[in-house]
Amino acid sequence: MAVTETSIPQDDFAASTSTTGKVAVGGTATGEINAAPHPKVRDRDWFAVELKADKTYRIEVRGADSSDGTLADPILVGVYDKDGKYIAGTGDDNSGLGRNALTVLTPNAAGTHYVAVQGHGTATGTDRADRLEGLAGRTG
Ligand SMILES: [Ca+2]
Ligand SMILES: [Ca+2]
Repeated sequence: MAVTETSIPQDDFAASTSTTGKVAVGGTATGEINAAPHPKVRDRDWFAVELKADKTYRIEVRGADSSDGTLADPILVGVYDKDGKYIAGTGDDNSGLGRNALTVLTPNAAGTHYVAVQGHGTATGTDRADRLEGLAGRTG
């Protein structure tokens, strides 16, 4: 057998709580789903966002269908809490415009949350950008 180290070349954001990606509520952030060396090593980018408890947030991951980047089919892998724990039911594929992903979340606790983004299928090596928008929270 053989074991070699592999990683996603020139990845812009990590898929962990140490990511440097962030987005403000009401703002947007742009990332790139980078080409991966193997289909089992798919790029996944996390964006930190500060959320309040008991507000409801709409989180969209946009791509080519809304002219917000070149990523054809964005996936919102899910929202993770401050400890990097997946919040059940937050993943989405196509609830937004076209193949854009959209989820609605009312956090149980205030603080940093992480939105995880990836593309559908295997990375091809072409430039594929994703865009993420956290709209202003509203009561209820
Ligand atoms: Ca990336
Ligand atoms: Ca999608």
